[in-house]
Amino acid sequence: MPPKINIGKVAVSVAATAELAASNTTTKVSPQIAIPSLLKANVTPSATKAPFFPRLVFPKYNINLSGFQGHHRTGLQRMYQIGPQVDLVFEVRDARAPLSTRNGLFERALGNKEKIILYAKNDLSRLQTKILESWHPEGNYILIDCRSEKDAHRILGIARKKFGERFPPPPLGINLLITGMPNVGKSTLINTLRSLNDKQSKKVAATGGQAGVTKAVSEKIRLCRDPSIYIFDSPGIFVASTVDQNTMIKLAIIGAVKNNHVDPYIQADYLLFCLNKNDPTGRAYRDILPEPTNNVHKLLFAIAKKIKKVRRGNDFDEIGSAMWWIDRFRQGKGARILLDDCTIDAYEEFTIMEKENLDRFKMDLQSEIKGRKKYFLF
Ligand SMILES: Nc1nc2c(ncn2[C@@H]2O[C@H](COP(=O)(O)OP(=O)(O)OP(=O)(O)O)[C@@H](O)[C@H]2O)c(=O)[nH]1
Ligand SMILES: [Mg+2]
Repeated sequence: MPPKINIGKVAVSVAATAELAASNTTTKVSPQIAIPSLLKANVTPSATKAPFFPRLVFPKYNINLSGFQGHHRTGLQRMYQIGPQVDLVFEVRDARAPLSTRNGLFERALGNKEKIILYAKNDLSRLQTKILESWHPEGNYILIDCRSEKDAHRILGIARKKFGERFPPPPLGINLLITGMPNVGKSTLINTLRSLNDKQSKKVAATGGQAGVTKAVSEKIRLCRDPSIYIFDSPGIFVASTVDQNTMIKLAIIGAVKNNHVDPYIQADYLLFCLNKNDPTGRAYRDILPEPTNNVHKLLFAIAKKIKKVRRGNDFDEIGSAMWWIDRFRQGKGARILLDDCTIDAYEEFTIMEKENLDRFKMDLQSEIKGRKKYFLF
């Protein structure tokens, strides 16, 4: 009997090591892949089909970790100004990257104001409520689809409850603020919330598939007359700098940062890396390739063939294929995905790294807004 090792559902073999090595040769920068010690074991290929083993470590690249811009700083200053008059904050994160789309800068601007965390784009993610329960034992979160009226009703219900807790009832109503990283679905949610009480309502907040559609904190938007509930839209605010390279790549994949920050080839490879980790059967891209692969070049070539973009001599536009592949997931046409490692340990580790990162970022909002026009809500 030839020796064979099983890790979970995956059988490890020499063939898998070969595929892993092959994938390394396609990277543009010298990769630092650590071959797991198990792969070094004395194992032979299975007699039938070569089993597949997904990569466990992504190569290192020289990527700029900063995407913080002037309008992000202005947005934070505005939030700091209106903060005292806001009754409840809804912080939107992307359920496909629930850790990477956290942003500690909101606490800088809004202090410890009561907040509910909305994990949006639930329809595109594999994130499970069970893990959120362990991250937020106090229960201040909801997993939502920003376009869903049912989810918008739940959110409005929380706002109504908040109004009901105030005694005497605030004569001018209550104010909600929606915050979050770029492109997580803030404006889409506001439009859905507004349509609940006014089916004819026009889209009040501009939305779009790329980062930076909303550029400034909005005027007050009325969500409901009885009781009076208002909301402010805000621009997506990027972190001062991401905690590591992979976080920046994830944010590029979900469109929280413009594509020119991270080479689409690297984004495509990271997406493949995550899909294989999520499900090593390759089901998520079986319509492109019949077998799972760690080799992004092979995948991109198969895509070029599928979309009929292969030129003479098997030449093809790698970046075009990469963009096609990323867009497919952005638009929810591929499998549901989870880019972050979602465990309790990962949550705690991320919190520590995020704090270290934030401590290095000096920003005194109090003195930055000194001398500026007061920002009144009423
Ligand atoms: N599938 C899916 N798509 C969504 C959801 N929410 C928003 N989108 C899409 O995501 C894209 C970004 O949505 P926006 O509402 O503009 O995001 P934003 O957070 O306001 O973006 P900025 O203003 O740029 O910070 C749009 O193409 C929306 O249609 C969701 O829950 N599910
Ligand atoms: Mg917006």
